[in-house]
Amino acid sequence: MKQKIFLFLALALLLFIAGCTQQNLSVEDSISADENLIKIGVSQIGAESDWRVANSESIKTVFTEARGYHLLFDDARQKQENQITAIRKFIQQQVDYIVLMPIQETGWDSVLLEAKQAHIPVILVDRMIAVEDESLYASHVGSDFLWEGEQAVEWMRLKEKELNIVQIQGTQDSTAQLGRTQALEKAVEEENWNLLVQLDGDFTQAKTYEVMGDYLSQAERPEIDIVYCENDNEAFGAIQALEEYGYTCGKDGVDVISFDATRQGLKLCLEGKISLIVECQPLLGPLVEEVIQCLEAGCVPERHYYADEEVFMPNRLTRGIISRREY
Ligand code: GYE
Repeated sequence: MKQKIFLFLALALLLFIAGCTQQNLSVEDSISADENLIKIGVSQIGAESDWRVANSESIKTVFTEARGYHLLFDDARQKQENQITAIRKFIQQQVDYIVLMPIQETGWDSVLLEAKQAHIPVILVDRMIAVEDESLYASHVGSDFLWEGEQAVEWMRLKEKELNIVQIQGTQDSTAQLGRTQALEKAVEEENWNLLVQLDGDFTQAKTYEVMGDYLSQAERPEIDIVYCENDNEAFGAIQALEEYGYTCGKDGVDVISFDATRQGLKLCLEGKISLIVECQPLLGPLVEEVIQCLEAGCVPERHYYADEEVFMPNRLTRGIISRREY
């Protein structure tokens, strides 16, 4: 009996030692693996739109441990102050790079100066910032929002008539809002169109549904030719409100214009409810990685990288194009 107990204890001890060595090994392994990983802090705006969700997914798919990165991802829930807090945390955590999707253009100078003083390169993704010191960011990967707005406006000019327009703007002071609005306002002046109202939809479906509904609830039914929505989710909310108030969207009705070209947006375009969508590319992860790899190799990236984008209309769309959409 004593012998059996001894044997049992010896075996248990052996297993315990084996377990410890095994564990120690894996801890050391992960430390050395971690040291080889490039540490990236990403400050994302939130999840206000389908575009944004796809953008976050693209970043998360590229910056994985298996591909050599340690990703710290922060969702700021639509608040600049949360983005600023996240950046300060990334600086404390001594990340190698900061990737920032700035909610608005202004208000970044001091926190980006802190990043610069800590020698952490900042890569701007999607929107831009308005700073005096251009050296506060290494590069910008995103879209030319003024160009996008101009594509929509060119199509409106082809109507060759005086247009009554409702505009639903995106988040105030964001580059996407500023560029798309600038294109419209310029054309309104040149063409003498009637800009009936500029509403703030904050790039969300819910807010747009609400503000559009309020606007349409006025006693006198407005004559509307165009609803210029600054993203697809706003178009979804606007169409919902317009239809509830008895408007028809599409040919022979109100022309809804949108930006992004998400799968859901394209479906509504194929159905004819959205008359025109200007694409905005959210799958920017691979381009961001190129910039980071360029910096790793010691080269100087371009100031801006713009994704190629197209314009969609019902007659130029097919089910094939829609099913190939990844977002
Ligand atoms: O159009 C919208 C998102 O900045 C390009 O933000 C981005 C815009 C995009 O919420 O859907």
